Amino acid sequence: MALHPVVYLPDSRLRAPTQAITQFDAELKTLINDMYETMYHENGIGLAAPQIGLSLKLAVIDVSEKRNEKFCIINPEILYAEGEAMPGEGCLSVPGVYDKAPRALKVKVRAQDENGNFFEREADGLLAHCFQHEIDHLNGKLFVDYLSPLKRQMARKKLEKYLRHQK
Ligand code: GNR
Ligand code: NI
Repeated sequence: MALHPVVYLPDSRLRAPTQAITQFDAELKTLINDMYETMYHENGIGLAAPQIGLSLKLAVIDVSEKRNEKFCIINPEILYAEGEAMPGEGCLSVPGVYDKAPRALKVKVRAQDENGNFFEREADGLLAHCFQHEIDHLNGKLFVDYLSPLKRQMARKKLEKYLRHQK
């Protein structure tokens, strides 16, 4: 098991195109375990591969309160989305910033699990928002991209300040 450093905006690796996963081997399982470890260590409810600098279509999620419901999505796609919501969101790659993003209320996702088996999962609430947030990461998109230019500038300043105080 190993922790991976999380990369922060404006790191270009958050914007790079991601590649589909084709090998469902032991190496992939190690990477998935490392991503869970990193996500729990950082107190996130999700972590996408680009956030640890890897341009792969892979994300891990756990939206449970007890932090014991691991959920991995590989090569995911949204089959349909319905309804509109404006949940408050944060992102481990934009620490110190929390704001609203436009999301669907409900989504149905098709993805592969760690063994390569396809599955479909319908979700609403926090899991639906997290699916959309993580799939955005796999498309090089971050929740701050939805903010107005003014709010984005404020978010950028908050992030700079946060990172300055972290050192
Ligand atoms: O930890 C996280 N919290 C969160 C809250 C609302 C909507 C989405 C998220 S995901 C985020 C972790 C993260 O950056 N995942 O990519
Ligand atoms: Ni994120």
